[in-house]
Amino acid sequence: MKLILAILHSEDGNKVLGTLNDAGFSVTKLATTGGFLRAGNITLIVGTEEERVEEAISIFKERCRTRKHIMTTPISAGMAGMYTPQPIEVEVGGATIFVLDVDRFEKV
Ligand code: 2BA
Repeated sequence: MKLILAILHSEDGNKVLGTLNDAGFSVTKLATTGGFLRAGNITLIVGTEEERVEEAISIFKERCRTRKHIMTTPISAGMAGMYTPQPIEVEVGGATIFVLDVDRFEKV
């Protein structure tokens, strides 16, 4: 058995969740926050048989879009204590996916 942890944009969450459910995957959705942008994203937890991992990943590939975000970050202007905010563009997603081995799975 495998555990898929997938971090994706909040706007893609419901359609991915719906497609995974329609395909028979059990899914848990967590509201999470990205450490860099400090913006809300979602993390989906999917426990599944190893043979179905690629099918789940193909759903994330189909349903998650890449987006550009502009953030303002303080960049040092060279003098102690002086900072000038600088806009920078970062590309986010489609989905960041981790696949983990599951040692034991029980429902009691
Ligand atoms: P955030 O941490 O808010 O990162 C948003 C986007 O900012 C990232 O998109 C990446 O393009 C950029 N970014 C992140 N850290 C950076 C840094 N130190 N310097 C410059 N740019 C940086 P994605 O890579 O698509 O990641 C989207 C979200 O997935 C992340 O949101 C984070 O919540 C999660 N994530 C990505 N990689 C991860 C990892 N290795 N471990 C845990 N969570 C991860």
